[in-house]
Amino acid sequence: MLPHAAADISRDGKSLILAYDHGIEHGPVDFEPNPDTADPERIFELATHEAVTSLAVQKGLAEAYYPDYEDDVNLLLKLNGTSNLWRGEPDSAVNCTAEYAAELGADAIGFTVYGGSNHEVEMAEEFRRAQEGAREHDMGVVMWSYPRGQGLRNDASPDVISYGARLGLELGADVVKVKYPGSAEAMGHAVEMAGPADVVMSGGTMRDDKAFLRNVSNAIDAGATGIAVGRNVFQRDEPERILDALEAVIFQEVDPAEALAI
Ligand code: FBP
Repeated sequence: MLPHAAADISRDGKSLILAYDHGIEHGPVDFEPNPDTADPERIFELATHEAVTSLAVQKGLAEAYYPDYEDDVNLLLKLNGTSNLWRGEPDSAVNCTAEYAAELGADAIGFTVYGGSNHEVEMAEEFRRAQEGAREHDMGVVMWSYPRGQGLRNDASPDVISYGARLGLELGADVVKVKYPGSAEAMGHAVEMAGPADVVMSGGTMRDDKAFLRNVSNAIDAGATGIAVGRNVFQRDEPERILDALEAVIFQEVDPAEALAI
């Protein structure tokens, strides 16, 4: 077996990706619950928390802030992304090359693929260039595999999420980031379909700490290797507190109720 290409962004085979590409994907509205988090410096600081195995950002934030954090934070550079102002069929502009990501010091690249979109064919071709570029520079490859678009009535159904996990494996991702399909059983199927690729659960917004940690714990029990999380951390009043609990649930497999009491 080859050494795991995403080893640099994991710890003991597990990962907690702190996602902070919301400024482009959703816009300033995502910072409203916790206005300090509009300042990228706050999030780069947060990413130095021991629980965080990498920070996913776009090129502009990496250029401006990463030089001060390269010793303490693993960089997962997101190569594509599109604003919420775009109203077309799901698509994502390629904003950065794998080569430039390597120059910026990235440990891994991140790339969104919307399987099922009218733009799936072009996105898969763009992913190919990014994935092969990452291989040349020994960077891990994380796919945000979010099937959605014209042909999909229910993009959150377990079958669709398993298909998304498989798409990641087939196209050469080391880590596939999928939405939580609603149960441990469905997550287990997605993990199985991803074969040797790691599967991480994508976040969302859940205000109830215990319910959120329960989903994370179920995903880990089902074989997921971790989580990619943004709003469920930085929109909370005490982001460090939920990171402490996530660290216990993901890396020590502590029960959620106990993890909250730590
Ligand atoms: P959250 O944990 O905040 O849901 O972030 C995960 C993520 O994949 C981000 O990286 C991305 O900005 C966002 O979700 C995209 O969400 P969607 O496309 O579902 O609106």
